[in-house]
Amino acid sequence: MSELQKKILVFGLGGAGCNTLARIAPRAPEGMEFAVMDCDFQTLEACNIENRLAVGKALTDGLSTGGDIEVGRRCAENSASQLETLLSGVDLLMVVTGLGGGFGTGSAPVVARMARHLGLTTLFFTVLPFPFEGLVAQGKAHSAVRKLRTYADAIVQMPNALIQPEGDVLLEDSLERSSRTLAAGVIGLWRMLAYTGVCNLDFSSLHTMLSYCDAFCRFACATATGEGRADALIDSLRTHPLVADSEIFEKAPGMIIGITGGSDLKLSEVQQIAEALAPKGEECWVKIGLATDPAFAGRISAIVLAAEAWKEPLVDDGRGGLKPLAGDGKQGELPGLKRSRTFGGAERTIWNGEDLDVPTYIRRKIKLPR
Ligand SMILES: Nc1nc2c(ncn2[C@@H]2O[C@H](COP(=O)(O)OP(=O)(O)OP(=O)(O)O)[C@@H](O)[C@H]2O)c(=O)[nH]1
Ligand SMILES: [Mg+2]
Repeated sequence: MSELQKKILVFGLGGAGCNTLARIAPRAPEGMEFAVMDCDFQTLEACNIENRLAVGKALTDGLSTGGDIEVGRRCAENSASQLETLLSGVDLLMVVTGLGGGFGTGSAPVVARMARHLGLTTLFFTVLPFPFEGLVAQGKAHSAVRKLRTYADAIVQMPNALIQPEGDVLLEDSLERSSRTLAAGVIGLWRMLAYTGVCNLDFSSLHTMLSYCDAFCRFACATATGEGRADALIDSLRTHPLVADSEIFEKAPGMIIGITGGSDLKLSEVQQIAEALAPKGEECWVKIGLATDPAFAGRISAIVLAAEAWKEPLVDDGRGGLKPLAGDGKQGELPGLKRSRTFGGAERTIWNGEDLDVPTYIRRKIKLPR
């Protein structure tokens, strides 16, 4: 199923990152790669991820930072060479972390800076504190988001309060629910990139959106079964708490819609979902990824990742991609986006004589049903 030519790493930072990845890993498709980092060795030991970076021994003696962002930052900075080794060769880094404590909040900007230095594409899924955690935790989280913005390509903000089940739920169920939302995001995107099938998402498209978006992305996910499942899925996505206050379905400048179903997935359902969710404006750039997986028999699942704004105006590059429209009206590179390694619009990705920027179904001459 997988012909992943680019390396994707899902990286959990701090308690929330470790806990979430520990919950995601058992339901992850084969081939997904994970790593976690913390200065709290007990948290790391309790986490079922093999690739663990235990950092900051000299600073915290294996304990947590006790909510100290500066200590979190120094732990990560002191382990720069370990981090660099971990990140070398990675093309897309998906970071999962909770903001509002010490380690994840302090180390996330360090990871983002190093990833930028190494030329990786980065997407940060950040869990924001519950209101009951207080203003200090909220303030720490917001200042970390501001710092992250400087170096991360894209940031999805997930306030803990918005990703909870309704009603008087048990704490364990509530954390399970938020992990499921995060899992849907990272696994859903990974699946779009890794699975070959009708129309998988190419790296170049994801890279384009993440690197041109003005840091913030909105994310929603849903699954539906039974009769009228496409309608139900559309409804769940449009009313998803992480996007309900936005206008992404009307006017997001960039959107990736990833749809996964079993062999019973109908073309009409795909069309219906794509038409209902994709913003209609001519200036909106939309990519649809499709994947089929026998494990999804009877179900359709979809993720939406939308850029809230571009860094600056973009134009069609004539190859289905985007390129910046420079201020003088000439097309050129977007300043600050030059990387040591790119797989965006500028360079084609050639592998074994094949141009991987061309969707698989075209390269393989797979006929789509009409
Ligand atoms: N959804 C979810 N959120 C969590 C979980 N654990 C922590 N959080 C959230 O993440 C924020 C940061 O907490 P932690 O990740 O435990 O903090 P840390 O980064 O380990 O920092 P220190 O322990 O202070 O060094 C908290 O304010 C919570 O809102 C979890 O398992 N699931
Ligand atoms: Mg901790």
